[in-house]
Amino acid sequence: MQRICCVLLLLSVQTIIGQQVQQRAILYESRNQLGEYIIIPQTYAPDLQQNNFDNRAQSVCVTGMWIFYVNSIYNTGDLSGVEYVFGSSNFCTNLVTVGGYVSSARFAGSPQDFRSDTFTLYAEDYFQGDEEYTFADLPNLNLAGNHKSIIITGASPWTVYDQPGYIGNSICLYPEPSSEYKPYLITDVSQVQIPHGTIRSVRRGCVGKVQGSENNVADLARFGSKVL
Ligand SMILES: [Ca+2]
Repeated sequence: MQRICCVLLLLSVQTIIGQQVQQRAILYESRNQLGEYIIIPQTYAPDLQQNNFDNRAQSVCVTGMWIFYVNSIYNTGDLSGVEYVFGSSNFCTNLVTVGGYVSSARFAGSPQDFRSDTFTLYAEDYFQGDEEYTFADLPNLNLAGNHKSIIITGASPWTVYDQPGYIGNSICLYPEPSSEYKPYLITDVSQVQIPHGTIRSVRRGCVGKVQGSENNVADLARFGSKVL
């Protein structure tokens, strides 16, 4: 119990210092934040065996946007269950669908501050597999032809194009302002009328004349899971 108190005190101090709010997850082996735990600060955990915590986490506390996967390396090549949790300041919850099965974890957005404006594409739905992360305009996506989900952090909208170099059909994805800087999660781009794999370039902001539809993604779920 003393250890847990110390950790919470540390978290409070770190949250207050400075203007940045770093991404951090604490994984607990029992429900309700009990038992042994590990802290994952500002880093990805592709294989929790290396942390001696494979298939152990039953509850978590998070600051930022965190995603927990049933398989290692974020379910790459082995799609399975996913659970995602957002918290603006050490939000604690039991894992609903992946408790006891978590083998990897990562956050979305900037490691230094979950509120920063970023855009991340994922190869598979529900933020599984390879990712491409940017905080600036990208004229040629590496994951062109190979993406099915998106996470937008921060307050800025982003314009996505179906051709390289910011031309072709475009759609603006704009979040609603949120005092908590809740991220915007598109678990499957077909939800916002984007066919799988069709984004070729992306720009920060709603830029120029939007050729396609404009989508406010505020109504999409920010907490959830996929069970396979
Ligand atoms: Ca597992």
